[in-house]
Amino acid sequence: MERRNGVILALDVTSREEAIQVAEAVRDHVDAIKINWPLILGAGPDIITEMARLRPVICDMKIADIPNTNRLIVEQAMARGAEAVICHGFAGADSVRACVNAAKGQVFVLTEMSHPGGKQFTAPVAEELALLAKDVGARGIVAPATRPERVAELRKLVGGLEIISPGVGAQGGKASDTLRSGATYVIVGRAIYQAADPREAARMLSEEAQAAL
Ligand code: OMP
Repeated sequence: MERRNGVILALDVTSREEAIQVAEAVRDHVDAIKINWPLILGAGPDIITEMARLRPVICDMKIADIPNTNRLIVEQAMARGAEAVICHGFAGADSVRACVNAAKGQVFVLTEMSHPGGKQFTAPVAEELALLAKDVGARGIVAPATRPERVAELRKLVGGLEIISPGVGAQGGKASDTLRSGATYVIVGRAIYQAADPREAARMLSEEAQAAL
């Protein structure tokens, strides 16, 4: 995917029809579509292929299993047209490496999560998770837009890796602060797909993001 807007759509709707409607409306203003379990379970895994025809797809299944199972999950996602996947780092280097091998490097590793509970277990080990992502050759990390100061700290550790940051809008984060702190893209869900006019919401976020980049 190419950074033109700086925004990734988190398409957490559960029906195929709504997913297509929102994705078609906003596709010009987002660089990728992130698909998570709500849509995969609601619409079936072929939605990955359908969405990949509109924009590059990041499959966010937060993979966190033993290496062999991780490999099988990633192979299924990539075969359906995903460009990249998101995995947890806490399952260990071998588990993350299995994802990286199966996705040919196209993996984002979660570090500190964006919600309040993210401070409980993920924040204390976020630096280690970020370094793990770098060591195993991942494409990037996921870091919290709700705490831009943490994005800045993690940026120092990961150098040129991409940082994708959820938590803008509904969770309280601001796109421009997050990008100025070192994120490569912001991930935005409800503030786009629940807006009265999703296309206009995506356009405004893209404008804000481009001004900050
Ligand atoms: P909104 O809060 O609706 O913008 O959605 C945020 C999206 O980012 C959802 O799909 C979450 O599952 C995802 N996310 C987080 O919110 N926090 C994290 O720490 C990590 C993710 C993620 O991996 O994408």
